[in-house]
Amino acid sequence: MALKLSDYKTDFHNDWCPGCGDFGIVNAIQMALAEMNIPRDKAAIFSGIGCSGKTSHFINVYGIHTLHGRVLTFAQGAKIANPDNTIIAVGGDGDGLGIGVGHFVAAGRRDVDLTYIIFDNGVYGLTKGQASPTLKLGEQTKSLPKPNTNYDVNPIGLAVASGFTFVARGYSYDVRHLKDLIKAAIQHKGLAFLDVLQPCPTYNDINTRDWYAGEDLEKEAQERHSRIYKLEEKRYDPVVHYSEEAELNEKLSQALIKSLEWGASIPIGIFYKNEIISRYAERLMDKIPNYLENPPAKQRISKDGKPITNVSKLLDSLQV
Ligand SMILES: Cc1ncc(C[n+]2csc(CCOP(=O)(O)OP(=O)(O)O)c2C)c(N)n1
Ligand code: SF4
Ligand SMILES: [Mg+2]
Repeated sequence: MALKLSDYKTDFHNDWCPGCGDFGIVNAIQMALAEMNIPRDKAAIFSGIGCSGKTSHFINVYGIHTLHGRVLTFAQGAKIANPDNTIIAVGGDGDGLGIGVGHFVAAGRRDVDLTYIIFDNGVYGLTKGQASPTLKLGEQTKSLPKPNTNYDVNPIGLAVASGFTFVARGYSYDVRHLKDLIKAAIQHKGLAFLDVLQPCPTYNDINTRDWYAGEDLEKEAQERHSRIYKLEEKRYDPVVHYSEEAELNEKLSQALIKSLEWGASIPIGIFYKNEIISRYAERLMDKIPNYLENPPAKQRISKDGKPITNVSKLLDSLQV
């Protein structure tokens, strides 16, 4: 039976501030799940800690609210245990690029087939607006006593450098475009990263909705009603088409250079997509040939009331 958008909504109380960009991201995830008709018992949303972390309560699939900075560890474990499920991990820019940045890089190297969405608002929203890793040097959002003394992390560049095989950016107020990006990320057979620009009207008074609309700019951006433009409308080709070093290097460098564009023009869309490298599940099957037929989640864990699991054997076979 086809599922409707309303099937993916919950009646859990939502205390996000009015106008928060998080609402658009939740809508886009729900729309993507509904359009793909993904059964609710075959999908799970894992979230970190922060305003963004509450997302797992608002989407009517399995929801697991995890620990600050650790969302990717839970999400990868769930996918490896049961590769049949659709796994989406979500969290804030502080969660994923501050305390969780080690897991971000490690996840890129594994390339497990799941989608990771960062709600990128430049601040630690839940803890009242401290500077997050994506706030630019010298910017002073309203909770900061002094301008930011650190350079920012470039989430797109870091994802490309870490080995993510699908890297994209969306905007939380362009919900339909974001929904299409989320669908493409879910369909991608590998680790997909989505950096979503998400205005926080309560604590980030610099990167506001009006700022993204280019209201402070002269002519050109005002004419297109946005700083934001879509890569796909500029004939940008993010796809690695064939497995040769020169092609790979060209697509990686193109994405890295594009990721540096910020200010009067901000690109959104897919920066990089590589579907021709070996998959994590295939690499696992070199060690456990029947992994896909008999993944951990489908194995019996007890017989006649007694546990029959042998974790040491599993770890030995993985050589970890
Ligand atoms: C281990 C640990 N350290 C610190 C905190 C406090 N803390 C909660 S949320 C948060 C940051 C949230 O910022 P971000 O990840 O950007 O999410 P947002 O609220 O902006 O969506 C911090 C530091 C915590 N919960 N756990
Ligand atoms: S503090 Fe910012 S990110 Fe958090 S709910 Fe309010 S507007 Fe959204
Ligand atoms: Mg944040």
